[in-house]
Amino acid sequence: MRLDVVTIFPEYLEPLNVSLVGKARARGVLDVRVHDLRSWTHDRHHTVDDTPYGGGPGMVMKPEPWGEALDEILGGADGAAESGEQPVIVVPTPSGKPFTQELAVELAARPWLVFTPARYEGIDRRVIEEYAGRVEVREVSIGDYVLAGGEAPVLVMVEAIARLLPGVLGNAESHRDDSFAPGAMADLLEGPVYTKPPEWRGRGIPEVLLSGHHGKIARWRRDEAFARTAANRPDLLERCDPAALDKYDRAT
Ligand code: 6GU
Repeated sequence: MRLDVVTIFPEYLEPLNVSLVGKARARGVLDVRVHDLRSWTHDRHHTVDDTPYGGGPGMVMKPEPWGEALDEILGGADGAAESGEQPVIVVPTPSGKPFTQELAVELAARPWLVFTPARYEGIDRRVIEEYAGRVEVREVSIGDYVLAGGEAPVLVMVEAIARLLPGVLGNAESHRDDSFAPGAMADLLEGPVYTKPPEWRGRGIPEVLLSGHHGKIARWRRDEAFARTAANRPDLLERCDPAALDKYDRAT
């Protein structure tokens, strides 16, 4: 998978060299290219922002550098590029649609993502309109709070997407029971986990986990997941399919 990121803070994307994403890059699963938006400016001060039309606080990112950057990265007006693959432009913005596990799965199936994290009050709207007419453009928010820029959201989204790519996680089953993964535990958060030693500061391990009884362990894990979901995310239970619950869940 190819990932391009256009930003005025390339150093903010350094964490993409670390851990799971860094290893995926080193192994050639991910081709990550971070670009400095200012390299597509032509004035002495490398200006990327200006005051908003209509007044108001803050600054807006100018369309010209974004246009030149995206034209060059997409490699032509139709967006069919060197690879022949169709890119998706992902625009991080607090006004976007929610970034969910479902969207992560969808984007992980695409060969090429181009992220456009903005600073200030965002990018001149005409840039989004221009590219939406050429390629798929998704405006995406990572949650109901406001960040100073889209770079941290790009790190969040790339990590969520990269771990879904074949060969990135050590154990192919590791994301099967994830919170928010589709399947038997869909709509339930993950319950608690334990490892050695069997006693730590006077605290033991739930006895069922030492029983070797796989059926009882699965039952316990589901009950814990259900209880944690009811406590932390009652909204998930309210909107889940009743058929996804079992009789023990209902009794809780
Ligand atoms: Cl994608 N960008 C910014 N600046 N703030 C956010 C966000 C994105 N998602 C939630 N808050």
